[in-house]
Amino acid sequence: MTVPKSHPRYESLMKRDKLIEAYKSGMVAEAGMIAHGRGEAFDYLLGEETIPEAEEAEMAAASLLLHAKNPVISVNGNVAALCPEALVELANTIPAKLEVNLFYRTDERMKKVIGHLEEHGAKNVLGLKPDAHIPDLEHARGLCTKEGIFTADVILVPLEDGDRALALRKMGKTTIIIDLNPLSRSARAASVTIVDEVTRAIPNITEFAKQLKGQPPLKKFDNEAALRRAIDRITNALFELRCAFGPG
Ligand code: PTJ
Repeated sequence: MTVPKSHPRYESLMKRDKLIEAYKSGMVAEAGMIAHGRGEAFDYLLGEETIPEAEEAEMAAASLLLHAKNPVISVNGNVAALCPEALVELANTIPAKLEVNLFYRTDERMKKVIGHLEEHGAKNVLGLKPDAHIPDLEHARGLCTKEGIFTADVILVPLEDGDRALALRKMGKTTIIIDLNPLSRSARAASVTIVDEVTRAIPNITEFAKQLKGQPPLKKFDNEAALRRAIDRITNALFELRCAFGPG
């Protein structure tokens, strides 16, 4: 589909196009399309831009990743389809390992996602040959590598499902979640929740990482307060939209 750049929803339509193509190629799961739609709805309410709370979280995330012993970026189908270059740039900047970890795991999808990251310059992507298991997570969802997710002290997990986010926290890891839904279980389970669209969030973390290199760690991020402010922002946006309709 050719969308003119002047179209008011150009960015959003281009992202949909990328996901549709990646779904057709087998990289994105069927449910990934639904998850994206949920994200779009929240992004609409947030004004489709990085809110100040997200920017603060992105800065905190950059500092945590820079000061980690074994920082790992977990990659799923949606994120790989939407922003492979940005993931590789962030991994190189920190430097952090990339590990593919799929909710709807099949060997074929694992290879597709890893291949796609490699096409965009990624090296040594982990995940295809798991040798460890996240405790308390059933079946394939818990499969990971010792070198990567299993021993990571700080892990960035964009678009995570709540169970895995909780299981990673239970392992004592510092978790950074990117989720446009501040009400989700993942958002509440994380050490740092970035309520932002993933294609904006990842490059922002990279920029902060470049600025913060060589500096001491930032003070502890108050995730609950940031989530409250993000929820207030949505509530206020809805109130303003309602007011625009007038009384009655
Ligand atoms: O590729 P797989 O097999 O690992 O599967 C990935 C999905 C996304 C299907 C899986 O992780 C899943 O089912 O996720 P959930 O539980 O639906 O959660 C996805 C969350 O991400 C939702 O809360 C959405 O609001 C949010 N989200 C969706 N798209 C974006 C997003 N947040 C930021 N940026 C997005 N582009």
